Amino acid sequence: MNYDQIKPFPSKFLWGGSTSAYQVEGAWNEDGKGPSVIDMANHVPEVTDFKVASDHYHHYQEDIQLLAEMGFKAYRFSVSWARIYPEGSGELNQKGIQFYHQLIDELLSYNIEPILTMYHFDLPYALEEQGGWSNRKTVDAFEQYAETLFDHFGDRVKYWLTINEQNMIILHGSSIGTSSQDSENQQQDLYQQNHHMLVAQAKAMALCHRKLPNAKIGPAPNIAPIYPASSKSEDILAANSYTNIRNWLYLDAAVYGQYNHVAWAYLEKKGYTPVMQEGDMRILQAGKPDFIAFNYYTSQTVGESTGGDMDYSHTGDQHETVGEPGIYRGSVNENLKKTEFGWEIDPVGFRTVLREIYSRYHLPLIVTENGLGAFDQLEEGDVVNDTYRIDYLRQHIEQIQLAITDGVDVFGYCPWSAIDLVSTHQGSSKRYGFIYVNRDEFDVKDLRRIRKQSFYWYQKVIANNGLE
Ligand code: BGP
Repeated sequence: MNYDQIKPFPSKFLWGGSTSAYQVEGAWNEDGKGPSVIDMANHVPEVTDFKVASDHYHHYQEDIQLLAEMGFKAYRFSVSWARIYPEGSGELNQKGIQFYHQLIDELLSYNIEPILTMYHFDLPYALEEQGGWSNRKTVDAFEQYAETLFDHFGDRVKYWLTINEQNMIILHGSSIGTSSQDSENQQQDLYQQNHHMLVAQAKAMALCHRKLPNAKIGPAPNIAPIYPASSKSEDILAANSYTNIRNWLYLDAAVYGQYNHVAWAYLEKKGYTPVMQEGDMRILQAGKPDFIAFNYYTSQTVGESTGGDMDYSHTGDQHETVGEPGIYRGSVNENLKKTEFGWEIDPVGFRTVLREIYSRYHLPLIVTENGLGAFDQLEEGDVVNDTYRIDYLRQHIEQIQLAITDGVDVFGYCPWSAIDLVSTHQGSSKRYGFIYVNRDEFDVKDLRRIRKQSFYWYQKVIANNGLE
């Protein structure tokens, strides 16, 4: 559908960018921080760990100054739970609190709206040792942690995100580093963990509304439109199953306080239904979001699975569709180009999914991740010509504007990533940022910050409140 008149971006649109604590901060064991599951995970030997990352912990002032120079209206970052509570709960680490006070104050001094993710993959290892999310006590620990964040930062932070990509933690935990190998038993355990996270999230949302009546809070899953591999009815049904299992399970629970019925039937069929405590459904219903934040990288295409029709033995990375025997089978979309890392590029799918989410939930939307991972080259004279990233972002911004014209309420765009950081499982050479960080996979060099071409381009987009 094309329009004669394209609607402008709203005047207070939150243009910004995103990062997460373990991928950008470094200082993994400094100033009292405890280890997280990511620090203790077995990393692929070919790529770096997260010990130094972009060393944002020691460079945050310089980094925020650069974000301000780009014109950022908002910055989405995550708090490292283990920096605040080294043991996951109990004793508070004042130096951790101090760091985020400074970070938030620095942002506000440039009128940059802080958007705070409470938990982005990095569960404190001390909790993991007691069973992690399989243990109901982690729900209490999260509630205590949430309360601490609201108490310390609630006077200045208006936008809160609960859990980053809970759906990816469940579906691709072994590649992200949040869970070990998959086994039949582990699948059931994962959905138990999922249930505990849903309860923890609902409690945090209710608590936020009680303590901070002016704040807004929402979930931050990864949402992708799911296409059928053909117009065959069975393929369409498989796409519908996967949409419910991958997307709506998470948002229906957050928004309606209910388990999606198709996803629930899948859990029953597989024997994965979680054990619930009395009152859990009431808790889910009592915690409602004010908006939906979501991450978008690409669409996914699936077809019918009859069982032994392909190799399902690995789970793939977050954006590689593999499948599940008898449920759906991942398929390549021949209409789409791919990034250097094999992720399909689908800007129009972005518009489709913006429409789908808004039509389903009627809540304001903010995009909290979207971007292109690439092997950027630093050229002589500190130049990074990332024109491919500019193309990717331009095409996606165009589609947001079309979605706004379709009547979708979108209030912000925070692409991944504000600055170069370490990828979840593909090292520091897979770069996403507007700002280049001068380090190699294993040599941290001088960590110098360098403005890429995309930096200057995005600066203009923000100044113009949209594309020219
Ligand atoms: C999302 C995660 C981010 C980030 C991004 C890019 O799923 O929320 O933490 O890592 O994907 O993924 P990758 O680093 O694997 O390229």
